This record gives sequence, C-alpha cells and structure tokens, in this order.
Amino acid sequence: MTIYTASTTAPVNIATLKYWGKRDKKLNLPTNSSISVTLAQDDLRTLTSVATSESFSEDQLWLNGKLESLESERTQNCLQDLRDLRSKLELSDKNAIPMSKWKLHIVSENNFPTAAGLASSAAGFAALVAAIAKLYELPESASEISKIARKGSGSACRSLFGGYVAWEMGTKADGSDSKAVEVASREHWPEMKAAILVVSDAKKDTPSTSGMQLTVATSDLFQERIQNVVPKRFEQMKQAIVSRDFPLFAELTMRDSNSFHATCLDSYPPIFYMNDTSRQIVKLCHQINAFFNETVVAYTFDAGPNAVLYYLQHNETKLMAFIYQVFGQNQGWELKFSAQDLSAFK
Ligand code: 2P0
Repeated sequence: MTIYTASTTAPVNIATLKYWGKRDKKLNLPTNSSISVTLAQDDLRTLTSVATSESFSEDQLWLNGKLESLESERTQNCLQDLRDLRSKLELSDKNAIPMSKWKLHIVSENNFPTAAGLASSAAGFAALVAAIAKLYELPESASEISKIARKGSGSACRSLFGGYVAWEMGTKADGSDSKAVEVASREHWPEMKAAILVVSDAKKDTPSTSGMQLTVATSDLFQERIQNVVPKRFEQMKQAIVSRDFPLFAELTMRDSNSFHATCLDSYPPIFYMNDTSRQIVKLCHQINAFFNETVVAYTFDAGPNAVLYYLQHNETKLMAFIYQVFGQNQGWELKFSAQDLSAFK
C-alpha cells in the first residue's frame, strides 16, 4: 500500500501590532488587523510531517512524541477545509489520487521548550495546515491557506509567511477576506534582530481566547483602541517596515504592546500578563534608548511576562552588554543600576 508524505516547518511569529479581540469566535475573525515579525526558521519553529494512505484507519497526531487528540473543533475545522479543497481538486482532475477520503497521520515537533511560555499554537497550526496543503498539492496561495490556519488559531495565519506579515482583519461575515499577507520579506530588512528574555516559564494567567473575550465584553478602553488607535497604527507600521524606519517601527511596537496590556488591565476583572520584571525591562529599554540618545531597542510582550526585544544588528553588542550587565549581576531578576553604571557602554 502506498503512503504519501510531506513535511514543512512554520516559524513562531511575534506580533508587533497585537491581535486582541474576536468579532466571530468560531471563525477566529478579529476586531482589528495586526502585524507580526516572523523569526527565522532555524530559531523557533514547528516541524510537521504528514502521511496519508488508504490503509490508515484513523486520523492521528503525535505532538512532541506524544499521541494527542485531534478532536478539538478548531482542528476539525482545519482538516475539513483542507479535505474540501483536495476533493475539489480531485473532481477537476480525474487522475488525482483520491486521498481526500483517506485518514492522516501527523507528527509535529517544536524545537523550543513549550515551557518557555512562547506562543506555540501559532506555529503549530500553521505547520499542520501548510504540511497537509503540501501533501494535497493544493494550488491555493499562502494567503488563501492562511485563512484555514486562522480557524485553528487566529495568530497562526501570520506564521504562513516569513518576514513582516500583516493579518488583514477583513469585513466579511464569512471570513473570506480575513487573511495574512506579506508586508516585506525578511531579506528586505536583514539588520532586524529579535531576542527573547524569558522572565518566567510558568503557565499564563488567563488563556488568550477567554482573555480577549473578557476584554471585548468589559473594557471601555478597548473600543478606543480598535476604533481610533489601531487602524492608523496599522498603516504607519507597514510604512515604517517598508521604509526601514527603525525609530518609528520601535515606537509603534512599544506603544502597541503598552496599549494591549492597558486594555487587559482595563478588563473587568483585570487581566495581568506582565509582572514586575516585565515592567523593569520596559523601564530599562527606555533608559537604554535615552542613554544612547538613539532608538536602540524596542520591547513587546504577548499574553505572558516574557519580553521580545527588537534591535538592529549593529547595536547588538552594546545592547547585549547592557542586558548582561543588568541581569547577570542580579540573581532574582532585580534590576538595579545608576547612570554611572551605564557609562561604560557609551
Ligand atoms: C498576537 N496574541 O497578535 C496576540 C498578542 C497574544 C497577544 O494572538 O483564540 O492564540 O487561538 O485565536 O492566536 C494569542 O491569541 O488566540 C495572540 P486564538 P491566539 O499574537
């Protein structure tokens, strides 16, 4: 019996303009457009291999070596959409192998510890959907395929692309225009680098899905954010990327992280993702930029306390020296320094 296989990887993406809020829970349609910077494939990624054969008796998934359930509605929606597209292809090409009716075996592996508290669902769903699309030889574009990944996890649609990616929220009720598009390739701005400061590997306070629903239902600030803040910022951030304007990109990124966490705090009861160490990192980044009188670094925080820093390659040595100095000397992540401490790095 022939077994057909395909493999692919999908990278973790970190939003610099945050997705927070759904207008449709089943289809994962967002209340605002968002932007992410996808980390390099060899950094943090999910590798997924899929196989199908007439002889397989059930769909099965092994995640990091463990057999996992494929029963969730989100996963089922993704599998169904992919099978529907394959079935369409089989109808139009009588020579196509009828694999849309066969069961799938899926093996998925992250190259980063799930305990690091980094969003793994985005890379996971993106790799799952992309691997099956490859196995099925679907002719649809990456943007089309991103709509399927979106149903698995909203942010997963952005992991279908490398580099700088926008998730256009769309306006249609069926989600047919809510998709990821490339803003620029990674090669467009090779100087851009990211570093992750793992503050805590504890499980997050509130899961993203329920957290964003609470925010939509209870925060007044959230309305201001989606109506008056994000639409303008979305255009500005795309422009900053296209023109490789790091100071503007950095300011928009930091402002948007702060705005997102402010709406979490404005939810009722409030949601806390950042902790004291996260806030010290925010302060440190602003002090670094003020000290060098130049925008050296931008921070962003997702639904957890860990920081992602963006900076340009030529500033790496001075930035990292600073970070090691502050964090290396202080076990327990206390940040204590004075203006004199910083002079060595100028
Ligand atoms: C983002 N986050 O844009 C934002 C910023 C967290 C903070 O997307 O319910 O796991 O699966 O659509 O995509 C996390 O939410 O939520 C997220 P679902 P998802 O990256």
